[in-house]
Amino acid sequence: MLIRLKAASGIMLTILLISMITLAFNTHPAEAESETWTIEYDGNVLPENADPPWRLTTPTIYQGDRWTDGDILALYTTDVSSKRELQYQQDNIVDRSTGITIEARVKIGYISLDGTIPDTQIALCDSHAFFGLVFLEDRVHEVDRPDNYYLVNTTERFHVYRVTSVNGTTKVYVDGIYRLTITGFAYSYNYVLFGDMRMDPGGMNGLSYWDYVKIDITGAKPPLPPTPVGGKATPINKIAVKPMNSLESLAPYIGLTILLAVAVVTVVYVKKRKRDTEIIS
Ligand SMILES: [Ca+2]
Repeated sequence: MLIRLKAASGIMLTILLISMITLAFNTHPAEAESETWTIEYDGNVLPENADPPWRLTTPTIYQGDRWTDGDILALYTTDVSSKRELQYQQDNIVDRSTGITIEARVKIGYISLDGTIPDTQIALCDSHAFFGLVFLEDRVHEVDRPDNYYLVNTTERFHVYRVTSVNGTTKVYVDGIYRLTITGFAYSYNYVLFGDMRMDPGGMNGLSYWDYVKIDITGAKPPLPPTPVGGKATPINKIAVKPMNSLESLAPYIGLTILLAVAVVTVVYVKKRKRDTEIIS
């Protein structure tokens, strides 16, 4: 009887000990996540010389000035009286149902309001619709829908602009925070582009700096918080970090406490039974 009790309590304690160790280490540490991109343009060379190369949309017309400085691409259009373009694209990479993610780190030098049609942009079309994001100095807005905008000072520093699109739902994140949904309009082409859209005389001119443009063709993916902003410590508008559910965070400790209590009770019970058994025998 005594031996059976001892063996039983030994097994019980072993199980409890294993459970406690398992729980103690099961604290859901933050996973080291990183993103993978299908296309990464980093501004080291002109986009047409990058790997893979970006296609100039209309190479036959005046291209404006463009250069790289370190790993930053500068696009500069100066003349609103002439037709010009500094627009780069990747063709036939958008699968509407799979979704796509485009991220660019951009700083606007200036956007002249001499012209009437804003044209520095990031855009995609998925064979059904065109979704474009236009840069002004004090805001970004949807192409052709200036009333659908988000106020952001685009000239004071670089910001990270991310556009995700799947099945016609296109969202814009600025510095890691959702800011805008782009409605889009019917369009049958398929490409991703950035730069200065081709305009007949009358379009705005401007200067823009592009640190990088990245594309992930495997899905519409929201940013991983927090998205790094710039190379220096700059105040970030409140980054939305999912607060950890307090019960969820306490769960391992509650579990441990219960297990410890059960273990103590078991030991006391076993010792008592052992004493009783000894007295009886
Ligand atoms: Ca760069």
